[in-house]
Amino acid sequence: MAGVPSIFPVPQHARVGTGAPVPLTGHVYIVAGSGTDQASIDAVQDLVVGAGGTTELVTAMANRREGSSAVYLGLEADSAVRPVLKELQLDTDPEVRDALGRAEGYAVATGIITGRPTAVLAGRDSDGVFHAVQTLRQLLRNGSVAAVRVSDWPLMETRGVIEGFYGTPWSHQARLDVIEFAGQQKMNTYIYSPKDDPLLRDKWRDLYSDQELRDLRELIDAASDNHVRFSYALSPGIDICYSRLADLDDAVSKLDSLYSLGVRSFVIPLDDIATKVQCDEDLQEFGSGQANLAKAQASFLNDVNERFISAKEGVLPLETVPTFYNGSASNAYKRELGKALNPGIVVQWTGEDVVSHRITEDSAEAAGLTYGTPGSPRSLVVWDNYPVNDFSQDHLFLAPVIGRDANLHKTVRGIVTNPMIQPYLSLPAIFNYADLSWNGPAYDPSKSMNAALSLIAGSDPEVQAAVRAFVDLNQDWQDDALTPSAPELRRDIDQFWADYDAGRSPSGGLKARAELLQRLPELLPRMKVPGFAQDGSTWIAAAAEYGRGVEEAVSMLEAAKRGDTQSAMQARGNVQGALTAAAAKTQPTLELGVVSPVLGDSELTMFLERALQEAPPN
Ligand code: LTM
Repeated sequence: MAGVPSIFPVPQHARVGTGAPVPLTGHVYIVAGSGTDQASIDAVQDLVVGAGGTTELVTAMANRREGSSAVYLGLEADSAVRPVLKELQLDTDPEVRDALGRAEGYAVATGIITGRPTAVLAGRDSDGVFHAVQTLRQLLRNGSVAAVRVSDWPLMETRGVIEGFYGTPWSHQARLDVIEFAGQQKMNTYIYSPKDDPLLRDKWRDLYSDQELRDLRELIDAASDNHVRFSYALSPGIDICYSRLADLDDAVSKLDSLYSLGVRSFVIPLDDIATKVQCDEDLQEFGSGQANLAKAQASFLNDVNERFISAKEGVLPLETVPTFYNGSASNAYKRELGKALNPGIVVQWTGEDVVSHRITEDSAEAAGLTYGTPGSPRSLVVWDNYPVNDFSQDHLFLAPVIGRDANLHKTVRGIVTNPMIQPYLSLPAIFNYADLSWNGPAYDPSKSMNAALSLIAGSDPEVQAAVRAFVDLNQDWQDDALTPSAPELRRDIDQFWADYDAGRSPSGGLKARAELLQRLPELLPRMKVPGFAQDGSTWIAAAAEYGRGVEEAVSMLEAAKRGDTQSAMQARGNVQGALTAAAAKTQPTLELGVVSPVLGDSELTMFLERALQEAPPN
């Protein structure tokens, strides 16, 4: 799409528009339709101010001063917006009509109206208007909106993040930041489900204190401002007695306390619990065995659905995570759940495995049937266990999201990513999932990751290079062939040894990388998102030590080659010191004490060990 700035998630349609770019650097009228929400208006005002302009909010454009620009925003049906769509002939553009006919769809277009540079942001609904503003943000070049015509809508209904890992739950601030980031990337869901929050699992019956309710309300409001739905996940499976009325009452009361705060989306996850019923009443009512567990769970979930979800105004369909939540093949549990669970209840599913390397359309289609019935396949949301690192807390997973079928939207309702314990380090993957779930066929892992890193790093080229070097070191996901560990570093290491073995002087790539690694602790805190460096500080510190070690190792090998034993010995000591210092970096965890960070597949350690062997002490 030449002439159109890159937009992520990639829109369904984007082309060069009519007229010239629309300057936002001077006086800008913001013409907001009556139904436009404040968050969208505020976001446009911020963009104008950020571009150096001043804003004036109006409801119509008659007799306004010349020389200014106008930005119209609102629902496509609004009387402020509709005439502009007509004027710019958007109302007859099939792509625009298509976009404005779909949930969350929007159009952004530019043109000249009565001599005035004008941009229009029209949404099918208020989510669409908000998404249009997020696109506008990416269309700004030197203070002007590029001349474009974008018609866009999401292919998946549910796109978001599930805070669903074991380990220290995210901080309140991190949640606020992730929710804002998710909204800017046009995601619409944040599921509150940290495994180690006692009030969600171990103490699921307890109600929240006033302070906890205040914090929750802040999150819920922030989500709503960012057009993200806050979905509350109560996990009673630890000790629930499915047939006990008191447990149903407790669950409903807890959900109701969240409803009162504004929550309209609920999940009852039943993963990672006993695979049989746990109380005598259930044994008597349902019997033992996995099929009967499904019967007991379905009965409980159907009751919650009837008593709470359907009875309350405006609540979205209930979602659950079955106890057997992966695989598409049928078994007694899934068969029974498929039959007994109310067909309106959505199932979250992790793919063929708990951590699935590939998720295909065929497998999702089969799973839909397995958790449903032949005539009525279950609606599925993929709970995607990437980049979660609770099972490998010494690693960071910064590779792009790979292996998810482009057309998964045809078989599932949505995807939510289960992130790492480190919220800000999870942002690149969250960005990828936003792209994948909005427009899977256009998702290009490396382009999406590149855009994510540029956004998070900010504009300083040195900082960008540092971020990319650090990300390169942390790609090693489950030995997956599509996420090769530290590909750039490996290339430099391979080149170094090829030169060394051939007796050539080294080409310098590895040395330059080693220098950059040593500067990571200084460069990464300068990122636009400083939380990234804070979250990764232990890995960054270790990388810097390894960088020092590599530089010393190269000096050691050079000294040994020219017969300078004393220098070689001194460098050797420094290499060993760097190895020791890197290994001494520790990261606290909730359940495992401290762990030592592992970078990729330990390529740097292996390089240093080989170097030490090549130049033994004499
Ligand atoms: O995946 C699910 C449904 N449940 C748990 C998650 O809470 C956990 O984060 C991941 C990764 O360890 N595995 C699970 O089984």
